[in-house]
Amino acid sequence: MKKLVFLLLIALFWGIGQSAYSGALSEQQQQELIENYLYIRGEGPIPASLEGETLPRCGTELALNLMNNRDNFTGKYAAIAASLAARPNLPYSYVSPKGYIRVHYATLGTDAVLYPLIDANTDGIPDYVNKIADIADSVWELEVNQMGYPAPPADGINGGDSLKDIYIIALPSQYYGITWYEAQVTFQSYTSYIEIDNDYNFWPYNLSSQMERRLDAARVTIAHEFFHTIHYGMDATEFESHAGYEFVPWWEMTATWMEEIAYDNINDYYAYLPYYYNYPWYGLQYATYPVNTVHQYGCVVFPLYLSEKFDTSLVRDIWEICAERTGSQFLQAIDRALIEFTSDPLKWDTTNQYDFQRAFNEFEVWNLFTGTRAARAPAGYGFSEAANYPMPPDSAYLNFARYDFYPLQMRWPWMDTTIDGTTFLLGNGTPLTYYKGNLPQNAGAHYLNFQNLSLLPDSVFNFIFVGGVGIKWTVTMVAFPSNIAQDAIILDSQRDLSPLAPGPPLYFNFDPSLYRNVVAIATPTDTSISKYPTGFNYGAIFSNQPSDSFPNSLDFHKPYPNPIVVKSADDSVTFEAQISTSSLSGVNTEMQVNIFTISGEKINVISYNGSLSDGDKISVGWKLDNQSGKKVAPGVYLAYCQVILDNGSIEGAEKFKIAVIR
Ligand SMILES: [Ca+2]
Ligand SMILES: [Ca+2]
Ligand SMILES: [Ca+2]
Ligand SMILES: [Ca+2]
Repeated sequence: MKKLVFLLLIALFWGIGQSAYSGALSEQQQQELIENYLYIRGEGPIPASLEGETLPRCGTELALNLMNNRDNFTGKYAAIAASLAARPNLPYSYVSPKGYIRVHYATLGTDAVLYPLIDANTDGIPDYVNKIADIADSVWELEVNQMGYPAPPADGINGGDSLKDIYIIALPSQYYGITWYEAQVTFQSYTSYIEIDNDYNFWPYNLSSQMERRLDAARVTIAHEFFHTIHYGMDATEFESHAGYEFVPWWEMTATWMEEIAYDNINDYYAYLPYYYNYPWYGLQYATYPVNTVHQYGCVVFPLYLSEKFDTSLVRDIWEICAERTGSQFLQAIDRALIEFTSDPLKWDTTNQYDFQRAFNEFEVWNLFTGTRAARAPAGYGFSEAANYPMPPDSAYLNFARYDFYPLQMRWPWMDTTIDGTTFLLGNGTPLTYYKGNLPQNAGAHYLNFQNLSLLPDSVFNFIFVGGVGIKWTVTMVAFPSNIAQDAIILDSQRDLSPLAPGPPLYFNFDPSLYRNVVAIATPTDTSISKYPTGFNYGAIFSNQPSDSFPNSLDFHKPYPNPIVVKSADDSVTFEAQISTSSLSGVNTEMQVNIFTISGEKINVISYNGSLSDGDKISVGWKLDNQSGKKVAPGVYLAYCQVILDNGSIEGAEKFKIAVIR
């Protein structure tokens, strides 16, 4: 008994990992945390900091932040914070049939359980409470007895006895549940209790008034929150501190994963997936202000990849490694667990070893094959339920539809003076395009989609990728054949293993005429938390000869005017090339310009034929029309210019993008 009092005193005065921050919360931070808390409790409006992120979820990360900071609140916030340590006060409780859990509940008032008067088995307990207790028993049996996680530490006499406590209360915010830590057991192990909603009267569960349907929400909630009580028992310090807040992405992605392991048919997690697939450049450890972003629930697909590709036990292996040390190291733990698992001949073909870098890139390849694309996944790729998952939207890709040399650079931190997509000319005249947006974070992805490949038959595609300093890159090229009945093909996968300096470039060559489009999936990975790549470069070249083999006998000038603002029917864009060596003097040549729409449809061909001398310019004008003379609509067009000699050989080629404004 004395020991218990001592433990509770520690819990009252020290938050978990208290030394991780200074204790000074800004007024705005205090307000945000308290406003979020009041909102969950139904005592306040939705706070501005949660706008756009209104999806119901778990409140455990918020509770952790409130508890860890509760001695740091000042003024009007201090009194609210002081009440946080108190468990709910409910009139009744019921011990689950298998004796694992005590369920606390009310039958009257705002916290009253759903259908409090239904008691078909006439044991004096609302059947809703009977069912919650049965669910809690089966979740304990699954997570502890079957899956081998350690039972959460007993909580002394809190809640009446040492049983794990679940409180059924009204969470009008539509949050599913919250796990609150309580007393310290060892340095990184804490007791905890669970609060869950009393009726799940929100979409989609409220489409039915059936108790069983509402209980589906309770099933995933208890599977999820009970896993958090295990997390608090194993390593309550497995969080990342950032800007005064604590983030628990690994807790949330694995607790959401546990919902699927425990209740495969409910699929509540589908609602979170757009928050992952819409933002592939966000890292697994992505943490942003305020707390509790939905993205970390969407990251459920990563542990799902681990359990479907390797084994369900791999997630427990990772948690056990996390628990070996205080502080956050889940990325290192994933790396080590993968290496150990795939080095064990009893578990895996050890000639096919994985680490975090390799597995993460493969995971992002799996993510390409969701929704209607799931049917085209190559053998061995893709989630079992991928057809139900959303597809990354077009905005998640960098899309390329022109056939050109594309040296690109992305970098971190951004240069404030750079506008996204700005193209510069380097000293040698080579254009360099800066992309500011969507730079993948560590353990994020960058999808580069090369489209309309069939436009240039018989050509060679060269894609060159140079990684940045300080992080390893993996690039996989996936090709989609033009015949949509055919599965996609993994063309190539290459890894840059040099984290301290840019490694050698990764080269990819293939014949683009075979495919409708090719996607490069580039992933930076490092096992330290919150690491950003410092920048990377890549280039793509389409040519019908090996790269860089065009002689320097021709200079293509930039077409002009471009963009062209149309004022009269006679306006045209001029394409010009200049002969710069005497070797072409007197040779009959043709300059040909092929005009394509941005979607790849060829609409016109214009040309000039003539005999040239050294220093001559050749030019052709495009009157902004199609082959039948009809003026084109305003928009962007692609011009593929070639100079062809009498003998049919191509002396030079260049591609330009023309903007027509009317
Ligand atoms: Ca009953
Ligand atoms: Ca208890
Ligand atoms: Ca499922
Ligand atoms: Ca840890």
